[in-house]
Amino acid sequence: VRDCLRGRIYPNEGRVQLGGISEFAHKLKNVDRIIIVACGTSWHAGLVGEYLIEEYSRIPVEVEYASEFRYRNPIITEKDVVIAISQSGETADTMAAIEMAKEKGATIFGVCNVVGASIPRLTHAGAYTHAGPEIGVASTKAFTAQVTVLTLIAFHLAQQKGTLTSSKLTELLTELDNIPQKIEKALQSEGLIKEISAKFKDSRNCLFLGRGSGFPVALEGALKLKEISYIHAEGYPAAEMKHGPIALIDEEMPVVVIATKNSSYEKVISNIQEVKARKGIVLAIVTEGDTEVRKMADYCIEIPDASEAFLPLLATIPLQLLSYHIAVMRGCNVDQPRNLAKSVTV
Ligand code: F1P
Repeated sequence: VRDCLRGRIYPNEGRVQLGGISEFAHKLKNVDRIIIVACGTSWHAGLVGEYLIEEYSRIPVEVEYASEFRYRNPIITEKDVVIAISQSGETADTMAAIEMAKEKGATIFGVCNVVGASIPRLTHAGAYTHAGPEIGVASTKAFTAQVTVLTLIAFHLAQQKGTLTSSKLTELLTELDNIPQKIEKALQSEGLIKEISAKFKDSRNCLFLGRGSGFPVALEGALKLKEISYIHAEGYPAAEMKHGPIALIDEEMPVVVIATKNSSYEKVISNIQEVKARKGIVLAIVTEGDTEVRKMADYCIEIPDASEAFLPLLATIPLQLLSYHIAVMRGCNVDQPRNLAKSVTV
């Protein structure tokens, strides 16, 4: 995240400088709609991007699985801007989605990790994440770096459109500048996370719940657990629980809830009550110093307090560590999970 921010944010001047993307500032300022295409973890980062871009720039955003988008007949025009996100830069589905959108005249931006990979070469402009190569197959630091770039894109668009006051932008950029230290602090919970992992390692299923930008974090937490520890996991918007997944909750179902202090805090508390009333086991990701959720949840992991915009960057860390430790305890190869390829090129 620190490398991703370097040379791109100027908190004292209240501005974001985004290289390749700045050349298309005019196009972006007047865009009617942004379509984000990606697969897997990158798609989850895209969802965070949707929440942030819509919140701060008020530009409508759609997020599509490239693997589905490429096979249907979506409406795309030359007025559209497509943001393609990929860690490897070689994912065949994302490449096919780009080719299709390009043929229909859309402008394509890439958010990619690997310099000079195929996807950046297919795009009109873009931003590298500067996360460095992922050692394992499952995306981890690529996710936080993609989210960082998308946060910068959201702020950049808001700057272009004037939808954020300069004092608010300065405030957000100053806070973003301090996020790497907060991530370091979040990493200090590793000992506790290891202890909790020992309790969860034999679970057959796991539910992840979040609201707002905590929802894509829940999806990503579930995907990491599936990918590296082979435990069946589902991520849901917490408010959707009553529309189906609540039927699954019993004393054997661990439910991981993103319950940090933000605008949906009170509502998340009632979701936790619903889970506890059905004897589910709750692991809550909470804001440092929280006392209310602690009274209800079976386990709590604290993350530093931050504005809602930065919640995905912080709340993802304990979930990645949780999946990692559970996978190690189950004897899984975390770097090379079965059946998964680093770049899905077919
Ligand atoms: C997308 C992705 C990864 C996942 C696995 C398979 O790749 O779904 O998110 O962890 O490696 O591919 P990419 O387009 O982001 O490289």
